[in-house]
Amino acid sequence: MIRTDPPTPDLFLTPVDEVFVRNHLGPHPRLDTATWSLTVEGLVERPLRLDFPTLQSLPQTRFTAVHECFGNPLHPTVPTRAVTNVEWAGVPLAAVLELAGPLPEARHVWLEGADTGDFGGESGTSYLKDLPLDLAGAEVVLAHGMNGEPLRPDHGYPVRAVAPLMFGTNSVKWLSRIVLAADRPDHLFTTRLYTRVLPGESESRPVREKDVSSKLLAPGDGSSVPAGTCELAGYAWSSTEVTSVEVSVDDAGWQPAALDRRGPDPAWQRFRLPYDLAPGPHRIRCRATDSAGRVQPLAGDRNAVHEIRVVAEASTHPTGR
Ligand SMILES: Nc1nc2c(c(=O)[nH]1)N[C@H]1C(S)=C(S)[C@@H](COP(=O)(O)O)O[C@H]1N2
Ligand SMILES: [Mo]
Repeated sequence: MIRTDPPTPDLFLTPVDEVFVRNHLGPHPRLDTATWSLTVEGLVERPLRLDFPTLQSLPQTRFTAVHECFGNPLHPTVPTRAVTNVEWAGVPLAAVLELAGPLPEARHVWLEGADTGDFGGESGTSYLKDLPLDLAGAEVVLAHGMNGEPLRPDHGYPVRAVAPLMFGTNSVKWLSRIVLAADRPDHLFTTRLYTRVLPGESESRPVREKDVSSKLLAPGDGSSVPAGTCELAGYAWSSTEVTSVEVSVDDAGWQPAALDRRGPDPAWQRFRLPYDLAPGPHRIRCRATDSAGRVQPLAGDRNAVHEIRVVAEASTHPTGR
């Protein structure tokens, strides 16, 4: 049977039903907008406890961003390719920081979720992440909406942090506490896991900005398509704009694909290449380069080039398709 529909939706915005769920510490905590509150404490002039209506009264923002899981922090070089593109709605963290008034000695923002549980051999741990204050103030949004609807319980309802240029691990769900501090917190999810040594570097650094990456979504991996002209397409993304995507079919060389520009939002970028597929099985790969000059490696790291297999079937009707 010829199947042309990809198993993964090939849409610009990923439907909420298709967005992956990653919980390290077990089931989601039961929170709601009536009882939720967020404390802001530590090195601030005015410690705060914000409720949901107060958060809603602050300036609102809305933007589209790639939402990507780094992968299992116990196996940091294994590609998992859990990636989506969603529209977030929420309040810039900067607005909340302004209310609290960070003291001059504050350098780091700690973000803690309401979930607790066991992970990586530790029990009763919370989900805690941290970011430099400058970076968090410029980038982080306290989101309450995804794709035009309130966040669903699995995705952090009622409020989560979103760090749009960073891996999903930094986007703390069920956000309940913000601490301003002079130092980074020593914690399972900050200094012990989610750190890595980048190629060409010797010091380990926290997992933050997204890698350059791309994924072929059409045709679907493992599908059959009619032989002849076929559009090979997918999305590419990085913490900066992607400047080129190349596609390779079987052992033919890398060919440049047409690539959409990135707009003002850090959304993913569509690439496409019409290709004449001869009857038979094919291996198709894609490789992105970003404006920082980073290129996806062929193998060996979590963002290694993506590869799909398809079978092009000769038409059984000689008069055409
Ligand atoms: N409180 C809390 N926040 C969390 C996590 C978690 O386990 N607990 N998982 C992180 C990871 S690793 C990812 S990839 C994203 C996943 O967000 P999603 O489940 O909404 O897709 O949430 C991040 N924020
Ligand atoms: Mo993740």
